[in-house]
Amino acid sequence: MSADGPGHYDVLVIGAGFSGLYALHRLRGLGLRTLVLEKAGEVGGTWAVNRYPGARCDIESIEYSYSFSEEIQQEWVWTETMPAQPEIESYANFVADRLDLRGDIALHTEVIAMTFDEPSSQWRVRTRCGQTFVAPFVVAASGILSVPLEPDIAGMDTFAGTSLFTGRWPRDGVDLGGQRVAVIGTGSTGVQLIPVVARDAAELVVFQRSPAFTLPWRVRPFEPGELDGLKAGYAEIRAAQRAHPVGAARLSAFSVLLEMLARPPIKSATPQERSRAVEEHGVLGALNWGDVFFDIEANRMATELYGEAIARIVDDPDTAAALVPSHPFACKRPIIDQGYYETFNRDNVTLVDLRRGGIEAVTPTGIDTEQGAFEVDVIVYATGFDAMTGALSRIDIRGRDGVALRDVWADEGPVSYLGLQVAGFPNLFTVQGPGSPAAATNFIAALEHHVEWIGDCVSSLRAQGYRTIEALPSAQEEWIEHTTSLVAPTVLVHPTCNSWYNGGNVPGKKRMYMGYTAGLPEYRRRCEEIAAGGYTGFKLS
Ligand code: NA7
Repeated sequence: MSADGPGHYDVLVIGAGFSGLYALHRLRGLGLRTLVLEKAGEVGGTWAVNRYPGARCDIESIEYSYSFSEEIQQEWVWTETMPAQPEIESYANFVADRLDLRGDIALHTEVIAMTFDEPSSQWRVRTRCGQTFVAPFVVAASGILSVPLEPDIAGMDTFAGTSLFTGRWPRDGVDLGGQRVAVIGTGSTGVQLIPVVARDAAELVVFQRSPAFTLPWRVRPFEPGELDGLKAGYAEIRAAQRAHPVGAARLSAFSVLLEMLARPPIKSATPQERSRAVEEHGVLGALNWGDVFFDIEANRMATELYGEAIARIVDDPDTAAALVPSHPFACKRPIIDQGYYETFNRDNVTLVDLRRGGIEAVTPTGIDTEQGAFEVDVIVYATGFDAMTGALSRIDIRGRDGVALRDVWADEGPVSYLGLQVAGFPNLFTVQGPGSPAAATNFIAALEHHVEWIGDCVSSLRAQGYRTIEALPSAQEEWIEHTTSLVAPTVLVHPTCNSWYNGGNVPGKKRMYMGYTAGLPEYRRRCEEIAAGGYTGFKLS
């Protein structure tokens, strides 16, 4: 295995987001000649392009950050408890500079095809500009939420006003002052964006197909000295994170859900106890019951209470009723917000509940629905992502016998062994691929583990003289059986749930829950056991 010759490397990494940056640092440190291929003109991945107003992480900054470098975690200064997009993007750039990574990152270099050449056991990787790179190993650090899902609504291209997509928001921002703005989509992105746009725009019309379950949250700047105090105890913070199922031990959108699991069931609560939960704790109180994750009837009861909690915030009864979800709570990713429901009390905000009549077309002047026409100057599409498999499905990846990865995922669903490899695609590692804990954890904690496991694996193969590693179909099958059995008794797979977790948000995508829900410590334990056993479930040759 030689990295000699122009365009030849030991490892090619696809993507310079948080996974790709750490992969480059780690692999270089192991003495591997590594190049990162990044289609964008900057580092930071999804955090560099999702720059819509209100974009923010829902995990605390002190935890949503790399733990591998004591220098970086001590030097970087977070200003708020939960970081906003500009600060996360700056952090990615700080890390790229601090570790001197830029020299080994090719920007504006989009991978469009890659083929595994069986005789030489090398991947040949082609880019949109016509370059070819060759390496025995490829690490796909291409992101789990990196391919925006832009809807196919009739007439979208006829709109004479401004069309904006949250996943590729203009770098210089947009002045929405005095404008009539439509927002389509009320997932995490819409819920973050809507209160901010409502403050700036003359009018805001929210087009809601599925109402969100969202919990109010207070994000605040750090008090003077507070961050230094936290940094002084970083060893304990990281240890607590490592032991925590979601890789974030402090309060986060995920930890609130986990705490609910330990709560008493709604089904045995008295009517007085249920009312008191809403009176005292609002929307959180409505949902805070242990049985809502497993029992659809309990979930419906909690949703009814949730409606009562919304009606306490939102003045107009019709609007309050229209904000009550019809899908089960917890089947989609948890959302936290800052003043979401209160926004619907503003005079300049209108909610259009598309369950009462859908969008028919975008016209030159606005949006036609079955409920009437709405004239606007700007349309914002906050319509989500082709998650987990989207980025790699858009590359023509050919493994053994010329089989295409996108065909495997289209036919069999998003299969994978450990979320690290797909059978038939030797030496191609996926950072937080489908079947990994990514979707339901602190992504940075999860990616650090994957990058380290992959680095150790490549080093170990080279040391032992192996040229290839590939997941065995039987191991992959067992892994998928295991991951799906974990969620089978939960609302995560309920047929009424169309979520990016299960592919239900993408027309035609094969539905399968794409995460691993036994928690990061258990997942790490399994991965370590597999490595220690000589890479059980993989074939080495
Ligand atoms: P989500 O959570 O997938 O939300 C997308 C929203 O867009 C959701 O409300 C969709 O309704 C709506 N949508 C999508 N297509 C349409 C059309 N054609 N018409 C009307 N409404 C539509 O994506 P987000 O970007 O908000 O969040 C993704 C993740 O990013 C989040 O979980 C965090 O991890 C960060 P639907 O629910 O499909 O009925």
